[in-house]
Amino acid sequence: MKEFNKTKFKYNVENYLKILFRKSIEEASEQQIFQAVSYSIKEYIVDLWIETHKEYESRDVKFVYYLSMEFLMGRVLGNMIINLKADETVREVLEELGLNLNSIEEEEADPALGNGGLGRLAACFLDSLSTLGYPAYGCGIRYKYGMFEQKIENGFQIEVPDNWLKYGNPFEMKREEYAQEVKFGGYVRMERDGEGRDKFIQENYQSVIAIPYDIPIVGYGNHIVNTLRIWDAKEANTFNLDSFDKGDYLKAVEEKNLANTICEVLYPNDNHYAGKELRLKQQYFFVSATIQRAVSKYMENHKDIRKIHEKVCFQLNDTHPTVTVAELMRILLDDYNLSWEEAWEITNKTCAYTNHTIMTEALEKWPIDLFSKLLPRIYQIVDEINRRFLLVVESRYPGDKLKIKNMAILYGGEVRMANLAIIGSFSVNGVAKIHTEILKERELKDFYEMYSEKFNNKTNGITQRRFLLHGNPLLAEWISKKIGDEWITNLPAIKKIADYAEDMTAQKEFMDIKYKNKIRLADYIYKHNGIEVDPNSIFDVQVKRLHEYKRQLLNILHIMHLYNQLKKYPDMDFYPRTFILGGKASAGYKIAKAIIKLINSVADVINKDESINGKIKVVFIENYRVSNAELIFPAADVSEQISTASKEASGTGNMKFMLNGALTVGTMDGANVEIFEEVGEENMFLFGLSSKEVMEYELHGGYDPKEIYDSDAEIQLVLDQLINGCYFPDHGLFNDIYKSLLGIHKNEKADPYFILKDFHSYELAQRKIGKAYRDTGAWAKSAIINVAKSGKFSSDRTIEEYAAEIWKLKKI
Ligand code: 26W
Repeated sequence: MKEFNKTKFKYNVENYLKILFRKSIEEASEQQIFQAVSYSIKEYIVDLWIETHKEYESRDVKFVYYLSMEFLMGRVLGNMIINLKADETVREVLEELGLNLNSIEEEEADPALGNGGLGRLAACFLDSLSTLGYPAYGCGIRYKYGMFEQKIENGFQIEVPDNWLKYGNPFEMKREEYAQEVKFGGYVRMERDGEGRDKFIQENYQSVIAIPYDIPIVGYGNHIVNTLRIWDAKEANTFNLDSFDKGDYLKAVEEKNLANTICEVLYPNDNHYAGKELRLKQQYFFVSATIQRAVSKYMENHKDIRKIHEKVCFQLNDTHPTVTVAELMRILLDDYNLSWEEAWEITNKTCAYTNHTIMTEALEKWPIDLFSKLLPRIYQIVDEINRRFLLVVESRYPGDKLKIKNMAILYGGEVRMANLAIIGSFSVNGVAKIHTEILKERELKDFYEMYSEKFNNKTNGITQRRFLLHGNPLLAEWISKKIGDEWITNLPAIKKIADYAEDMTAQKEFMDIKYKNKIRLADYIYKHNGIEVDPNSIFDVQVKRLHEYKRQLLNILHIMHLYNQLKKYPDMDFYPRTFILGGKASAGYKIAKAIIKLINSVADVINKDESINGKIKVVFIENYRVSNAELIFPAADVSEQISTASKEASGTGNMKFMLNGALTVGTMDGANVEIFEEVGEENMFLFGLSSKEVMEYELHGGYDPKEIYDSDAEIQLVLDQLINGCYFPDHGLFNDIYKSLLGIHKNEKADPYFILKDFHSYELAQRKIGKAYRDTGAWAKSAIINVAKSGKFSSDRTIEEYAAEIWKLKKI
């Protein structure tokens, strides 16, 4: 196999600088050097990429197509070099040229084609698929603007467009030859063909051309390169001068507009459905292009379309790509003339669906009006799927209106995408044990009763290559020195580090590394926030999207309470803490934005108050994203995973903290439950209502937070401080937060996320943390045990399960 050649690489860097920019090393800017280094790496990768695909073809392998509206990749260069095992060589060469890899990596835009958990999971999966040698395509959208950049001004979030393609993307490759036409609108005409079959012909539609851009995904140390294929839109060339009559002219302009808008921007909503027509266009656009190309590719080497499920599996990342079910039906029916029954059987054997949330406001339900106008042929097919499905329901549950209400795809004037995904797929999975149980017992109970064989769990995971090997080089090296580097491709092997948990020298080494990582983060904070934080204090971190169910509000209310306590009892026993929070709020999510402002206002007051001797510091990290996440996880002592039980499907940040030796304070929610199973009570701080308790309260309309407010002076004080100008002179600003807790809002439940209900239990857990940290040896032991028990949470394990149980893939 081709080895990474030092001399050639060195030559290439200088050569690319010359070809691309007409510059020498001395003359080039940092960005130009980044480009030249990236092209040099790409040049090496392309050969491996070609080899991999030759191999796939000669073995006629089965592929999984992972369809996702989001891929939150983060920076590519550093990770690629690590996966090529070329880290040392590259560093050497660059040093010889007077360059430094770390600062070159900083030049790369941070590709953020995703919101949060779901998009980052897709990126981890791609890393694992390549590393394990499974044939796969990630398929998505090449948004011109990714997740917005968050600026904090006066404590308020401001959204700035993320122009990640400004300098071009050196890793992508445009593949014009695989362009696909995607059709929107118009109407469907029916005609009989020569053999008396009904043919459905879409007419007067608008066309967009989908152009694929391929990005190589390099496996770790195995020379396997898979592909992330993201589609861009181009106008169909209907500006045809011959037919320049009025109708065509307008159509041409419309098509041009459509092509220009489809891939413009990622919707920055996380767990919230907004029903925007453009989003449905995005969905059909990338799905149609992906499915058309996958079918053509399959037919290039196979004769019988009826066996496509033997070589292809479409994994739907949440309901966003669910039109896949109907699009595949359309192709099988209209292009390959299969009967409905045949087409349905094949579709059902080819599609699989992952559910990532039980938040009802995240459910995608398109108005039938909008859906049928935009996708007339697809709508006909959905209508027929629905009709046939309801016949089955009716025969199984005669006269049962409730079943129809719960399970119909078309209901109340809406197309319910989750129902279409479940009915059209052979597999339905949740993303953590408790999440899958809740789906089976509650959210999707009726479907589970009908199709229990479809349901399965695949607990999420994360890639240790990015989140330990790349993000935390000091700890990675320490672990490898002690137990070898098998953990890089087999995370369960990391359990051997537990042998050192009680070894005092090892504990000290571990805490030293943590300390250095805290200094690295403290420098970042000083540079970006101008706040000095003490690396000897406990770094207590909550970074994730801002959402009420994730309860950043519980965190900040507790900080306000602690501050009150410190002011009242200056001599109380208290270990210094640095509370670090970060995360973006959706642009239109008012309360979430008010919570960001609250965090920043509280930070301002507390950080300036000299009377508490710096015992508490509060930092809001601006623009939390993959690149700074890689600095944050390694520096954390405490991982805040405090969602209302039953609401967080899995969480994956919880795993990244654990892997880097932070201790979790958390509820029994999502994958926290499984982390708890691994580390046990001694190594985690649990608190709060259980999911059963939460769901029980919800059944009875919630609980009464007023009782707590009235009877608890400390909570009362904190809540009153929200609206008495204590933290910000504008009294009205935090009114909405206050009202959301006490239920003064009309028609809204009081404290639907049980913040006051869980407050004391949380406070108690926090007190235990302060105490536990004083015993450095015991703390280090717990932290090392957390690292040692993180083996289950590798995305390699998750992918092995998907491959064996759902995709039936073979490794090459
Ligand atoms: C339609 C708007 C919308 C946008 C994004 C609805 C739902 C989403 C995602 C499904 C939200 C999401 O990222 N869910 C997260 O998925 C992670 C990966 O499985 C889980 O770890 C998180 O618990 C879950 O919130």
